[in-house]
Amino acid sequence: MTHCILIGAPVDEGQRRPGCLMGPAAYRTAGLAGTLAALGHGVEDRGDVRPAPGRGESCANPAVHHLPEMIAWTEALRAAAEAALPDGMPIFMGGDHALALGTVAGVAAHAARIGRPQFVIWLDAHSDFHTLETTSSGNIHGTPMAYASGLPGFDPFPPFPAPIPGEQICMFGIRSVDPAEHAAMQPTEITVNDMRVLDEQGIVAPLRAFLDRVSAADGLLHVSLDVDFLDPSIAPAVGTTVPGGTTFREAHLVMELLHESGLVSSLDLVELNPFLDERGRTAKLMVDLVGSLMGRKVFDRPTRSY
Ligand code: Z70
Ligand code: MN
Ligand code: MN
Ligand code: MN
Repeated sequence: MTHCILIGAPVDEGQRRPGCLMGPAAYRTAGLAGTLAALGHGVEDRGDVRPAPGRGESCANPAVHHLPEMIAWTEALRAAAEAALPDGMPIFMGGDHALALGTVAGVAAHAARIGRPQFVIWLDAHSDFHTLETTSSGNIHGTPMAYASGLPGFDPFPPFPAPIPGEQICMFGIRSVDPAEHAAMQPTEITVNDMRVLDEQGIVAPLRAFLDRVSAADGLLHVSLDVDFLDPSIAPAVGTTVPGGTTFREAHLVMELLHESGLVSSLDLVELNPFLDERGRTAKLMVDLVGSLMGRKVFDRPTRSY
């Protein structure tokens, strides 16, 4: 059984549609702690992270907004992640995806400290591979994967502690990539399982191929789950809807395979905007998916050994 550590990260400054700050309250209301406890896990809620005041940092790109606030969030969330990891599995309840600048920095620093490779699976419609220099929206939620990869262009931010090699990153379900992101990803070894790949090959083979690599390297696995990984018809509570997302069944299958691997060491739940939800259905779906990730199943199946 796992000791699950819930950490609220009410980040709303990484995009322009207010509401993600209500995310942690929605996950608590939808029964995340009870769902985990019913599966036999230990649960501890450490409350919401409170960042220090911003210090007025700036950068050359005038589109970028809320930079000082996001630097403060990154520092506070990195510290929260590093403090939680020796005790159990942190589950970060977002908050928009900019929170991952801090959470991934924290897990990467922890992995480096204990001498194991850190892997990341990015479940998202977007690649989030902009730098502060390339983003035209100025929304920092579009940048965390580039920061984690150690790209230049994040000057006012603390240097990423232990940049994650492309071989240890898998993007899954992506279907919206800006030209500058595409160009920046080109020279990397990141595994890109975009929707074309999933339509042709299904979920299972591409996901198992990545999990086999994590297992062979004795890696830690951080899962970053963006609500827009899901099709907007089943998950409407998100600011940037992108059609053609994963179905209910595909998303649960991803979670079940991740559980079966036994490799998951930390989790982000991001981009839920409860202000846009319909009677809590997206929050409840996200909590159900965490249930599958943490071992809920209808019947036991012979499991694959990693
Ligand atoms: C676009 C940008 C994005 C999430 C939208 C979109 C980024 N590439 N990320 N929603 N989660 O503005 O940079
Ligand atoms: Mn604002
Ligand atoms: Mn995202
Ligand atoms: Mn997204």
